[in-house]
Amino acid sequence: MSIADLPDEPKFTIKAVCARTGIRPVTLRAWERRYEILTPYRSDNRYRLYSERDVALLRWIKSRVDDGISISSAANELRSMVRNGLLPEAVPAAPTITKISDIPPKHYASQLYQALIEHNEGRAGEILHEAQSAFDLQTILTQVITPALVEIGLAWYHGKIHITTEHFASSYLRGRLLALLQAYSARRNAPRILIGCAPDEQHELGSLMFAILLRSHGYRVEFLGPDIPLEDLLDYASYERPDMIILAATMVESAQEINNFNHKLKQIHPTPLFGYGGAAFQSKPELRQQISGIYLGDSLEQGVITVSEVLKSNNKENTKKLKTASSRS
Ligand code: B12
Repeated sequence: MSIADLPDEPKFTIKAVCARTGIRPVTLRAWERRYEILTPYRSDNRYRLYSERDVALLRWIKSRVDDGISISSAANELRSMVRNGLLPEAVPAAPTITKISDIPPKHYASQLYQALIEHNEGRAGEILHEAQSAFDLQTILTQVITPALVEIGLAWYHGKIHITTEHFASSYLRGRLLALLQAYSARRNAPRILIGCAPDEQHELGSLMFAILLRSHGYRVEFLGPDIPLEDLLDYASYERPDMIILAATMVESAQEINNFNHKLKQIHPTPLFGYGGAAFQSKPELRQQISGIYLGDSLEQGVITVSEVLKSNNKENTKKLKTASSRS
């Protein structure tokens, strides 16, 4: 959802805004004073009051600052967007903020499922927006959107809903997830990661969610979508030189297609790391023995941890090699 679509009525106190954004009150006041990013409404008793749009703008600014961009550049970026009549996409709450909802995520998941099977886009948007104000990104992806999709899969499998309804729901969520991916900018000098699906694999939403999470952690992620031809990917990687390539598979047949990819990557120097994951490797764990590369884990959370660890140790190894080479010459 674009920040421009959010209500602009003043209603939150500074305390509520800080709980929703993870920004400290002293920082928020300093940003307002020095960079004039917002002019909150003043109530009769002179208290600052902020709207939902203000909260979303502050979250966006914070996500830019967390990405390593200076507050003055982020404020300039925002000002030029406002001048051009554009506002960025809303990003969810930071994972560190205090819990602000007593309603559990599964409640939103079942409401989302209900709205989607009724083909009610407006309601689905409202539910996602409410969830976005109450939970961090990881919770929204794994405890709201994923269970709704699983429920849709079951309903389709048991013949309770049309294939048309399942297609509507996954297309709608794909659109929302792509908008979220684009809302997170990537650090220029961060490790570069390419993510897509194994050949013939159409289930792209898990890898799309993984791409969003990695971007929210500051990686430079390119999302390549479903059914990637491996020879073409190899060619692309040979001149784009990513630090890591990740392929996901839900269907066992697609998972088997990638068993030799890691060996082929050795033609590229420096060789990108190769990671893989997805439901196929959970339903058939023995596949992991057949595939050379790094199994990233059963969950998106575990995947992010593994990526961070392997990239760090790869970086250390490369620095060591460079030092040895320069001491020899
Ligand atoms: C939407 C959907 C589709 C859409 C996909 C659209 C899209 N743009 O992605 C379409 C219509 C294309 C589709 C097609 C098919 N589908 Co389908 N589909 C689904 C559905 C409903 C949701 C899938 C989804 O996105 N889930 C949400 C993701 C996030 O969940 P997840 O994949 O389990 O991922 C979790 C973990 O695995 C992990 N993870 C996932 N990816 C990654 C990646 C990394 C790197 C890491 C670390 C972790 C990780 O984290 C996630 C969160 O916990 C599922 C139902 C279900 N139970 O999932 C069926 C389902 C997956 N489909 C199924 C089937 C059978 C098919 C078809 C064969 C149907 C047909 N006869 O044509 C085709 C196959 C197409 C192909 N060759 O790929 C079966 C699969 C059974 C199986 N394992 O063999 C399911 C389970 C439905 C069912 N109950 O039977 N499908």
